[in-house]
Amino acid sequence: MRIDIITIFPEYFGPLSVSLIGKAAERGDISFGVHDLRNWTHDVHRTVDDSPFGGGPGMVMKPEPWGEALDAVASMGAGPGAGPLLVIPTPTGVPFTQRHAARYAAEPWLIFACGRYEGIDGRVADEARSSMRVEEVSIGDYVLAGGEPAVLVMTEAICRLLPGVLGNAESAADDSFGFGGGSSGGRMAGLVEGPAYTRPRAWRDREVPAVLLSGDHRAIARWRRDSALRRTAQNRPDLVFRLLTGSAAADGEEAAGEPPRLDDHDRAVLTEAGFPVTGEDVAH
Ligand code: JAH
Repeated sequence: MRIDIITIFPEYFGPLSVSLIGKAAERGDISFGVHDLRNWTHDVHRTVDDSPFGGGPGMVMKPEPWGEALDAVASMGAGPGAGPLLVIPTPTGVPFTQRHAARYAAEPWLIFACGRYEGIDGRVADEARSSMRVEEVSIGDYVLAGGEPAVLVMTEAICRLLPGVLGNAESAADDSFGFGGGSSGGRMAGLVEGPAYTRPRAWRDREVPAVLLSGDHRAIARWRRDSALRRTAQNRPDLVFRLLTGSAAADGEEAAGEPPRLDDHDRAVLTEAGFPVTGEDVAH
């Protein structure tokens, strides 16, 4: 996979040479190109911003350097038949989810465009859409000073799904949200995971749950699912309602025609956790 990043702070991406992603880049499994937007300015001050038409606070990124940068980077090519997907982080984008990470991990070539200030002139994304696919995404409901940290976050979420990058191919399939293992999701699809434990089996008078030492793999799987259901009920009621109602995801990417994800035992655990799980209670 090839990942190009256009930014006014190339040094922000030093972390891409660390840890699992750094190793994958050394092996050539991922190739990164980090490009300074100011390379495509032509004035002595290398200006990338200007004041907004219509007035208001802050500055807007000028379209001309972005147009030239995207033309230049997109013309570099990533092999035959491999057009880039341009991803633009912005607080106004669609929510970036594990589904996006899995879909982006299957792309041969991604280009990330990092805005700063009040964002990039609106014509840049429109113009880019005339020659490539463009997605504007948000990693959460807060405002950053620029898109760079969002690109580091998305790059990590994407690259850990690439074959050979995580090291343990199994752990991605059973992650919280459970989309790592394929289109139908893992055993924990739509839930966050419960707690994990390691040695010692007693620590500061706290015992590891006995079932995890029992060797009864069915009982362990059941206990883990119950823990996941309780933690999801506690921390992510939005995810529980989605499972109960089968409601289309807000990101519009919900797979169609999936089997019911909660059986009677699951519903009993949720009821005990204080959730209304009958059809009447859940309906809107
Ligand atoms: C801020 C350009 N969803 C998080 C997020 C992503 C991008 C930005 N802020 C928040 C941002 C300023 C300029 C992008």
